[in-house]
Amino acid sequence: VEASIPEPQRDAWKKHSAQGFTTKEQFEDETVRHVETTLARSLFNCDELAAYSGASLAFRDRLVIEWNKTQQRQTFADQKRVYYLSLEFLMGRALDNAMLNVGLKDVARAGLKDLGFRIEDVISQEHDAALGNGGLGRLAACFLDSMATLNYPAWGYGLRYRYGIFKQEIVDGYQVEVPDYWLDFNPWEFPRHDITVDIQFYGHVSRHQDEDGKNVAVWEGGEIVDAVAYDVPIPGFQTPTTNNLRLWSSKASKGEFDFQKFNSGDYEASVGDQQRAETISAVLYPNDNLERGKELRLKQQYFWCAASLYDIVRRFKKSKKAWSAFPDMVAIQLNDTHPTLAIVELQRILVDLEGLDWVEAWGIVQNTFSYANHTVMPEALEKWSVPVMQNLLPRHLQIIYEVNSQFLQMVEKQFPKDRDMLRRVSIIEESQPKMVRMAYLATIGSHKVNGVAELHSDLIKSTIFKDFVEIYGPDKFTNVTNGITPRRWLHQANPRLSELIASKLGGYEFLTDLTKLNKLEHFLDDKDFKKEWQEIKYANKVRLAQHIVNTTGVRVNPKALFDIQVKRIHEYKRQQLNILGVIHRYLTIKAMSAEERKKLAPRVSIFGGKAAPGYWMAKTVIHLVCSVGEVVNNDKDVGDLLKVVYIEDYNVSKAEIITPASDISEHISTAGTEASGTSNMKFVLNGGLIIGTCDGANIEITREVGESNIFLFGNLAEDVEDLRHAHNYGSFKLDPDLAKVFDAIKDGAFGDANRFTALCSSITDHGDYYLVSDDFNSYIKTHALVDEAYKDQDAWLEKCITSVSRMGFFSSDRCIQEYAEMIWNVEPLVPEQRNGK
Ligand code: BZD
Repeated sequence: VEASIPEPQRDAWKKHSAQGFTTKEQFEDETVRHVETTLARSLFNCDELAAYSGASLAFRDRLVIEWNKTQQRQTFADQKRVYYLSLEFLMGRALDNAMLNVGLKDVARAGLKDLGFRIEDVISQEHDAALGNGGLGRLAACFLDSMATLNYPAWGYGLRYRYGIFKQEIVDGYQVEVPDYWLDFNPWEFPRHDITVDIQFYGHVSRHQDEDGKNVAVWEGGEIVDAVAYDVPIPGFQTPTTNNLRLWSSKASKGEFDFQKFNSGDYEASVGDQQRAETISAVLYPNDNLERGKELRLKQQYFWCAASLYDIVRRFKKSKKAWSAFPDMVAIQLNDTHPTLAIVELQRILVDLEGLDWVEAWGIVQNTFSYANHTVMPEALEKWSVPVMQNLLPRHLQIIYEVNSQFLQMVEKQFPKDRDMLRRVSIIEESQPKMVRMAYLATIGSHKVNGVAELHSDLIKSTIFKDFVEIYGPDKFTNVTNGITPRRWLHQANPRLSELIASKLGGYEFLTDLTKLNKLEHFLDDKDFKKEWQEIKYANKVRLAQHIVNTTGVRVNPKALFDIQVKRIHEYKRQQLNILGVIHRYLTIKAMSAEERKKLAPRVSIFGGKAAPGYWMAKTVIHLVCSVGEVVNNDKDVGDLLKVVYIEDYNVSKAEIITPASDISEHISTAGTEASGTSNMKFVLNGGLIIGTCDGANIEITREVGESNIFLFGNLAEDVEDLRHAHNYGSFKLDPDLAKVFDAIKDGAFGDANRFTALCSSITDHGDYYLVSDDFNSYIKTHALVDEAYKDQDAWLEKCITSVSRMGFFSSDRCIQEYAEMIWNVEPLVPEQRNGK
């Protein structure tokens, strides 16, 4: 407001207000102008990267115009906003998405062609924004897309890592990690050097009397690091709404940067301080489903939570409303426990800085926050050592102890004399050292807790949060089954299929109301439609086969059945089950007569995914896949009947090529371990079938598509505990087919057997925690059913089309609507449609 243009000058201002292009001519004008002026290049040195940059800047201008208007509109509307706090946003590429969301991809294609470029080549110049590990980070990205598309006033808050998830190279069959420096040229972010927040660490707490004689805690001393905001526009699909993703970057504070040292010539020490500050946002931790309790990670968490909360509170204070209205204006969603310190930070702001009474403040906090859980696996549940927290965040630890003490008093009243209950639900685990249990803190500080698929939401209620269901009642706990954005995962990744569907349904409404896909079932007898569907699948497989030969040198037959498992490598996701099954298939083929071989559908087994750098077993699995590939792919006797490939550096943009090319994909986690899974949804939406366990969202996918359209196998979640118990008490029996597979490995059929000893013995000698042996027979038999089913191409196609038509439920739009109505209590702010849209 302070810097606004005076009334008499506003007409002039409005007359010159930027408009952004709409026609091909204007797009070319803008692109060339950016190449020539912003980039200072010319038609004599404009390569594809320069064309990408010019086109991106042209689109960016358009986004910015709507972005500014959206922010103004949301400010004037003065209604509740959602803040989505996530340590990870796995965004992938932005240009293609921007083109499609503003509806100008055809204009850009024609314009780029005039200028001498193919749009695909230009788009593929972009470096993925890979600020995440896997499902959790990608979910956040899908949610941003849906929140903007549905016109919710919503902001994302995250960290601007200098290095995203590492780039994976496969060298001699081993994973090698290469740093992902992605910020060289990133036209999609806007540094806001004017939006800088001081973040305090370390120091101590003292007590003072304020003017009213009230005893207040003051957090003093320690060090200050600056948080600088970088904003990324998030365009909705076919709507002017353009929301904001704010990422914080760390920088040495001006006050702290040691000029003393600098002046006295001690440049190194002074630069050292600077580097230490910048370390906070330097790198994404590359673990998924594992928390290792490193201090720097806790620093990242507090840095990001404190900066975001300062920003949110400042925005609220401008409204001059009473604090009691805070939860009516602000909903904060916690993506897992990583942002749990935000709960403590808000309590600190309200009590220590704003002088609210403790109980009133805590009521506001609870009504503001909600928490989504993404795992039940003990090694992924966050715990922080009390001494580490005491040192880094002394005041926050005090607040946690006070929250805990009041909570335990309440529980004590409700369950008198149940000492064990108090021990079990305490935020503080009485271990050596003591630990802060973040999932409990998040639960106590939120008004709603949700799991991400039905089975998972039921499981958390009967395991980690069992006592809390007793204490708070069942209504605090709910389910929101995950979803994916059909814009990126159908329209962008599989444009031909999207177009075919639109031609049958009479338009693209299904992209914003995915349940409309159900009309596709009317075309199951339409020969031309089915033929075209099949041609599209084949073309997508040809494209992937091309990628595979380019990157691995292995030639695969696009007519073969493409069997794909791409996701983070983890024992619970059981890529080892898959590759052991592949070895079984190889041995079976080798033993087959020529006649038998003729009846077998050729297969390509495709793997991809990153292993956490310190996860030895996961890396061994990668090595086994590559070693099997080496042998099988060079076995002339087997030829096209079986190929095994490892696709390097699986990421969002690779997923856009891989997903549309699958015939079948593998979602084969040990029952009860995969909270939801979201790639299962992507594959089915792109006309592939699933082989999977009764786990996570597979169960709901089955309910929607029908049992006859999915290949389920394996033990059920309810039996897992007993099976594990039985293994540990002597009744482990190795599956006989699996035993033959291990024999082949031990005989050196895939190279030096010693490299695989630990992997094999985790199953044979150490309890087979993930039930690979228990599920092996069922897995092999189910793959035989897949082979059979694939022979009847017509019936297969019918399964695929039927499944796609029943995927409406799995849109992230449906999820966001559920969050908005059940948890956040926010309304959309629908803009007046402009430009005739
Ligand atoms: O979250 C995943 C679950 O494993 C999936 O089942 C689920 O579909 C998605 C989305 O809900 N969890 C993760 O991806 N978790 C992490 O990446 C992670 C990262 C850091 C620390 C702990 C977990």
